[in-house]
Amino acid sequence: MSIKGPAPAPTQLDGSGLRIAIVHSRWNKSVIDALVQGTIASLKKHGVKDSNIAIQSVPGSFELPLACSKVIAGSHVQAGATATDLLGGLNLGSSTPSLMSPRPGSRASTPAPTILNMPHQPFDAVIAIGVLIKGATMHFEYISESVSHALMRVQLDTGVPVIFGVLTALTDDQALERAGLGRGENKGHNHGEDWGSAAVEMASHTRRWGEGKFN
Ligand code: RBF
Repeated sequence: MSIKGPAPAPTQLDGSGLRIAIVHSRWNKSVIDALVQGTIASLKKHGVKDSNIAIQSVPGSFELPLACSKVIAGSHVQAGATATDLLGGLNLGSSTPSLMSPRPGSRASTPAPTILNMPHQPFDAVIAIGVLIKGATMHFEYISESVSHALMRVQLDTGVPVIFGVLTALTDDQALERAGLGRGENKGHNHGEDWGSAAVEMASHTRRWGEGKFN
C-alpha cells in the first residue's frame, strides 16, 4: 500500500458554474489520450458541463506554456466580445441598433439565440497535459525544467490556476502506469482524474479568495 497521492478535498467540489480549458501536447499520444479522457471524466464527475470544457492541442510539451497563456488571454477577449454582442443585441433606445434593424455587418446583426449560446465567461482554470519520456538526449531535462517553470509563471502572472499535468517518466512503462495503462498486473492510476479535481478545487478557491471569502 502506497502513501502517495492527494487526500480528498475537505469540501464537496462543485464545478457546475466553471469553465475549464484542457491544453494537451501530442507527443506520446496513446498516453496523452488516456490522460485527457481521465481528466474529462473527472471534470464531468465534479459537475463541469460538457459545453464548458474546451480542448486545444499543441505539438509537444515545450509549446504548452505559451498555449496556456494565449488561451487564458483569448478567453477574456471572447467573454468581452460576447458581452458587447449581448448589449448590442438589446434594443436600448432609438439611437441603439435593435435586432430588428441591425447595422449591416455589425455584431448586433447576430441573432440573439446564437449570442446566448456563446461562452461569456473566461476560463476559471487551465489543465496543461504533456508526457515527457527520458530518452538518450538532454532534451528531457531541458524541456521538463523549462516547462514546469513556465507553467508556474503563467498561473502566477495571470492569477488563473494552471494545473500541472505534465508527466516526466524515465521509461515508457512508468508513463503508461501513470495513465492507468500499465502493461503488467498493475495497470497503475490515471493521473488525469486528479488533475480534473485539482482544476475544480483551485478554480473554486480562486474565485472565493478573490471575493475575500475564506469560510
Ligand atoms: N515533447 C514531448 O511532449 N515529450 C517528449 O518526450 C519529447 N521529447 C523530445 C525529444 C527530442 C529529442 C526533441 C527534439 C523534442 C522532443 N519533444 C517532446 C518535443 C518538444 O516538446 C517540442 O514540441 C519541439 O522541440 C518543438 O518545439
